[in-house]
Amino acid sequence: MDTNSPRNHGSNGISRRGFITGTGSILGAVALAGHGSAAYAGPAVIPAAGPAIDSGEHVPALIVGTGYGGSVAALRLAQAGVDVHMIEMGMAWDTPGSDGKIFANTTKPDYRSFWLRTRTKQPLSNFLGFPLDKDVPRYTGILDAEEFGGITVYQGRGVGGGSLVNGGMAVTPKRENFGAVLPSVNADEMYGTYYPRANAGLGVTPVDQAWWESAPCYQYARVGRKHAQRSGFPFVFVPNVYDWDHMKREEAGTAPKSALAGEVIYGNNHGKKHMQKTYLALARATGRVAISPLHKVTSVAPAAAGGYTVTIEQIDTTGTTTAVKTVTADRVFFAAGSVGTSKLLVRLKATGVLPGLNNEIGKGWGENGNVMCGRANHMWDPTGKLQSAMPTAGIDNWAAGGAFAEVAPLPTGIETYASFYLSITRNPHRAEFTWNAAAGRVELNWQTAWKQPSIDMAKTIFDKINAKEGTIYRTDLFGAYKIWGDHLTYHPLGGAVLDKATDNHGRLHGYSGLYVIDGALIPGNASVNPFVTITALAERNIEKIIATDL
Ligand code: FAE
Repeated sequence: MDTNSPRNHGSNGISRRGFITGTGSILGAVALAGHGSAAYAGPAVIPAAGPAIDSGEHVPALIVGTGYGGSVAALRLAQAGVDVHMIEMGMAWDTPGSDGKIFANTTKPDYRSFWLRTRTKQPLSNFLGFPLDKDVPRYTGILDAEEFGGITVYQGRGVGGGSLVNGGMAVTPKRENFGAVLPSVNADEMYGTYYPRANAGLGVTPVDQAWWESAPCYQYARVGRKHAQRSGFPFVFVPNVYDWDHMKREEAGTAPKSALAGEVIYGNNHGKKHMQKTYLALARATGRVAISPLHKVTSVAPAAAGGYTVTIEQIDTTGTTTAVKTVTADRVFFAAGSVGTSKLLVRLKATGVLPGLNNEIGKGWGENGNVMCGRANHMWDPTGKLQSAMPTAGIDNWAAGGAFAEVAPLPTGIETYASFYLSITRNPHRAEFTWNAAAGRVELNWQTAWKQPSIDMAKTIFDKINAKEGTIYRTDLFGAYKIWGDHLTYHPLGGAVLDKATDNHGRLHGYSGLYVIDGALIPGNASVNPFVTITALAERNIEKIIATDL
């Protein structure tokens, strides 16, 4: 039985079972949340990262990157008594700018918004056909729009990785889809233990549906529901890591506005439980975890005396290298994100630094089938000028059409009469990272035309809704007369795939003591937004590694 079918919904068209959380995970999250949240009462902002790493230092465990995979590894290793140093190329994001805020607003990008660019590259590049991008000072800002031949890959930069910039949508895949997501992993263990553990650790909670039904900031989502259901599509709520009580206080005017001020892709100043407030706060509280921001790992080589020699460039906020440091580590965890980990491993293999890595390195990369679009609603169907930047729902046509569409906000502060969607689709294409020796860089062979299957799958939802509602696609959001945002992804996955480039727990083939523990392990598609799966897989793998390798 399809638990998300409209006939199973309550009088308001939604049922508790309508949440996409997977069997057991919502109960697990609720059951464990109390346990976990006591710890979250701790520091709202990570305690100072500790002294930066010094040349010549030796560390038992070095972690490259501070996103989901890296933060899980740091916490669990520290709890097991292992001293950890995390190396992060982005900033600490713990100091307010001259406006008193740590993060810039989505509608007013400034020097803090982009990673080492002199002009913004906003995912939504146009409005009413007019270009939105503008010049900004070059700075080690929070959002990297990394350009490869056929695709721009958006990634978070800073202590907390992608958790700093994402929409907080915390989705556990439907269990029936899990076999295609991670074929070599025991689903019973994931849904029984690791998804609940990840949801608890991340502070995932469902939105209060009674409040949602009348909150002005979710009018856009209610319009999305109405249109989905009138066309016969299951509309599903998804949990989030945002603090809903804070959002209610934002609405009441008793707390500073963040989600309701449209903050999201350049950071949330309040309310979102990014990794600095959850895993990293707990990791730092053990006293065993140090973090070096504005430090970039450039090489990991076997050391003559055992372990690994790690080369690290310290950079300033213009991206200029100010020092090159060499340290040694017994174990190195690659947690630089799908792109960061893949780029490092492909280069280190091709240049003979880690020649024993196998031929799966760099392969199996996908963009989670991401494609964006907007629909133009009738004037009598406004989506609201106040839109919470935290999405709460999606349209599930995965089984029938290969698309799960997030009902996304368009937080412009004005009435746009637009419905906006980020679709995750079952795009079959996979790309490969390779080393271009002449150019001295790693390249990705993704082709622009490979997005066509994603567009076709998204159209299974939106062509039908447009026909039913008598509406059309917006053509002004991604250029002048361009319907599809098919040039980008928010969800890079793969490049060092589990059970191929590594063993079934992330140990890199060819080198003992080298591990991959981030989104690079997932072979290109998670069927939903990926960070809960990345976190749960990291929880699974680090438990095994601690039990058997240390
Ligand atoms: P990630 O979080 O990317 O962390 C890697 C870290 O490594 C980064 O901090 C890098 O700066 C750092 N790094 C890279 N190279 C180096 C190096 N050489 N030396 C030192 N440090 C390095 O990896 N997912 C969801 O599930 N729900 C959402 O609502 C959602 N919304 C998103 C919105 C946006 C705008 C974006 C960009 C992403 C969104 N995502 C969402 C995706 C999610 O954030 C992403 O899958 C995870 O952050 C990936 O986690 P990893 O641990 O793999």
